Amino acid sequence: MSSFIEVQNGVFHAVCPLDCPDQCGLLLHKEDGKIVKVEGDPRHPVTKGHICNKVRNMLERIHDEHRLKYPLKRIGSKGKGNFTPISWEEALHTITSRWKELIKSDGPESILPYSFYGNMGRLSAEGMDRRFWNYLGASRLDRTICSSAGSAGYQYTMGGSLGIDPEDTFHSKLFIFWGINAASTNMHQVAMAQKARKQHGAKIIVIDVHKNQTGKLADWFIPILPGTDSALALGMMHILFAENLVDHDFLQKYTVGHEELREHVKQYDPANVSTITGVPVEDIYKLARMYGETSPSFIRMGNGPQHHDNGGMFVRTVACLPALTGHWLVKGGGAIKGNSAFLAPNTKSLQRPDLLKNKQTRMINMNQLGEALLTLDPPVKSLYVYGSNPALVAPSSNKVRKGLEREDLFLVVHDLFLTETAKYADIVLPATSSFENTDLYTSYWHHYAQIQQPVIAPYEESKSNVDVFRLLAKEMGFHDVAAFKETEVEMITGALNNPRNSFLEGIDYDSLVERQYMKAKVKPLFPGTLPTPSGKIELYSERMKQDGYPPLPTYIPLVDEGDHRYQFVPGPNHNFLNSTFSNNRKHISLEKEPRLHMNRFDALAAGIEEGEIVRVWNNRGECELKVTVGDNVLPGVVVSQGLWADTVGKSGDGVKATKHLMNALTPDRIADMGGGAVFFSGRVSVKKI
Ligand SMILES: Nc1nc2c(c(=O)[nH]1)N[C@H]1C(S)=C(S)[C@@H](COP(=O)(O)OP(=O)(O)OC[C@H]3O[C@@H](n4cnc5c(=O)[nH]c(N)nc54)[C@H](O)[C@@H]3O)O[C@H]1N2
Ligand SMILES: Nc1nc2c(c(=O)[nH]1)N[C@H]1C(S)=C(S)[C@@H](COP(=O)(O)OP(=O)(O)OC[C@H]3O[C@@H](n4cnc5c(=O)[nH]c(N)nc54)[C@H](O)[C@@H]3O)O[C@H]1N2
Ligand code: SF4
Ligand SMILES: [Mo]
Repeated sequence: MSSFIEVQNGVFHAVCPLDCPDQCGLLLHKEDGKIVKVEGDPRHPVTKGHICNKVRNMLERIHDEHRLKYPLKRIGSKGKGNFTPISWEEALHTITSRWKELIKSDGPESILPYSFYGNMGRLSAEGMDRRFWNYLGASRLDRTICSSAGSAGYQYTMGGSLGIDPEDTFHSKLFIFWGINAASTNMHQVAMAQKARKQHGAKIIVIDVHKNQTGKLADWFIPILPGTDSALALGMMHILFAENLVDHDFLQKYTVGHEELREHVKQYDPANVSTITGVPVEDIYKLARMYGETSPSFIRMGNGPQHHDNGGMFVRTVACLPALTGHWLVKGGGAIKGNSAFLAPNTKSLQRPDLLKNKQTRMINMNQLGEALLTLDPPVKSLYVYGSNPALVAPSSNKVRKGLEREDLFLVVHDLFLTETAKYADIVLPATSSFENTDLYTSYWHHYAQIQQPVIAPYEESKSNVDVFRLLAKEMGFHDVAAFKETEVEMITGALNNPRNSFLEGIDYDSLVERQYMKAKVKPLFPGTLPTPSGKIELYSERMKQDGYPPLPTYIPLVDEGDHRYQFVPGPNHNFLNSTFSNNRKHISLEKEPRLHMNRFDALAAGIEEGEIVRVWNNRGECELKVTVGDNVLPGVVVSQGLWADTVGKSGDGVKATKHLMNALTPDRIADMGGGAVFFSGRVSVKKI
């Protein structure tokens, strides 16, 4: 296995490990064994050397004095953050002897893993860990916090996570950014759109509940009421059929159910749709006509509308639009919701589901962690958290934290920092940064795979996820299981050898190391056959009907949360990545402070002025935030951005202390499909303090 740890000076290839579609190629500059600069690698075919500010300032994190150095044992009460260093030997022994006892007394399902993609490396995020949990027989975690509602909706319609090649989108003449703050969350897609605008006059439309950085760069920003996007898409279909702006030949050849759909959308007349969405009737006509008449047009669907009660149906519905115009056939036309199917690895080899003996092992939805910790019977007695910070990022945080406080819960947290979650832990383990590991990276937007090789030595006593699960397996006595002894390179080789995915052909470890960027063997989806039951785009889906959904795309209103006046949309911000960077001074100073955006008519009516602190509350919890008054949100909607660390405002970073745990307010209901999260479907009241 090659590693650059020994080389003291030079420039080394690296991969951005963050949960971001762009998955940039990086260059790490090393002096005297330390990374001194992080920049973009100009050789990456898509990201071309341009990276975001977050990662340009990544060194703040890698060399942060607050990084965890050794394993820790809690000495004070849960949540207070008092710990004492212990050896790895003691840490591993404490964890595994507790688990052995629990397995004897309560069975392995009393143990629950909780993880997400703090590091997108395939081995770190879903490799050795999955093997370990499978073999242990622990409760299974349904990893639904991000985009699973929309993925299910897209799957019903298109059969899998398959969109167009983002490199082709340059040829599009109309870009619709639909519920995606791409200027912050997919910057290279925005760069592509801006290049197309400059070079051949492409137009950029943004449909959002908040005129943020992305809305501001649009040629046309369309504000919409939260959770009503399916109605807008159905209104567009109504007009497209009525004005014969559809491609009959495409509908005939590549879709099922277009006749049923044509009848069905008659009920979504633009006047009704306008009442539902808050989009003026004439704008609905203008949008539908622009979409129908501009070829090719491209829709980039974001996570915003997916984080609603009807998030699955949003994607399901919008995914039908390019089928009506047939733009899938034109280079640059179609849609992207996600592209993860193209580089899908061999998960059977990587995760070894065969090691799970009891296929009935209970499954717990990660969006209901609080509920699970507080009410499940038989109870969860031990929780092991890695690559995620649920005390900050999971919905209904007050419940989550109450669950984490349980005296009888044995909590282990593996992270680079003493996160909000780690403060509740019995044992804390220090994690390496991705630049200290070997791992495989595959983007869920562009089509390039990359390998990370260790560039620096593990920081102090920190260890990678793969190493920790290997050690846990050994300490548990799983000696005769070969899966726990594989090297990183063997794991990557197995993952890349996927007979079920022909797009991966020719990509292997050695060639990736040699060439750094290798593209999946993609081809346009049309003409072609989709992995749906009919092989076509399912405008009418028999499978949805069987699963209890309307078989045709349908607008279903959000759950009625009663009296609170405002719809509350707490999304991510520009300079953090979820909660990552929210504890780094540089990133906090760039983002300044937590804010609540409010429409000026609402503010006037409530007697609230710019910069005042308000109390924001509902029956789940409360925050105290500084208000920004303006026209960037519609009346009846309030928006905050960023998942802010508890310590912000309390740690000398120049920010005034406010109560800013946004997820204290968010519902832990489950979306219509895929067990998805509904962060943005909650309502709140707001009052000046
Ligand atoms: N800078 C930065 N980049 C990130 C992240 C980050 O935290 N910071 N997080 C990463 C992760 S894990 C993910 S999943 C992605 C998420 O990135 P995006 O896909 O951009 O998703 P969000 O930012 O959650 O929401 C996108 C937009 O949807 C809007 N929105 C909310 N509700 C609605 C609605 O009902 N209708 C419409 N039309 N719009 C709505 C929000 O105002 C927001 O502008 O970004 C990734 N990249
Ligand atoms: N209100 C609200 N809440 C949200 C969202 C929202 O839009 N609004 N977005 C949701 C979405 S889309 C997502 S994806 C989730 C994401 O939520 P999380 O998955 O929790 O993501 P992060 O907050 O970035 O936390 C990742 C943690 O992993 C740690 N880490 C990084 N690399 C490694 C490693 O190699 N090993 C180990 N052991 N740890 C590592 C980091 O230090 C960090 O503490 O948040 C969700 N929460
Ligand atoms: S966070 Fe996204 S845009 Fe920033 S460097 Fe990483 S992959 Fe690139
Ligand atoms: Mo996400």
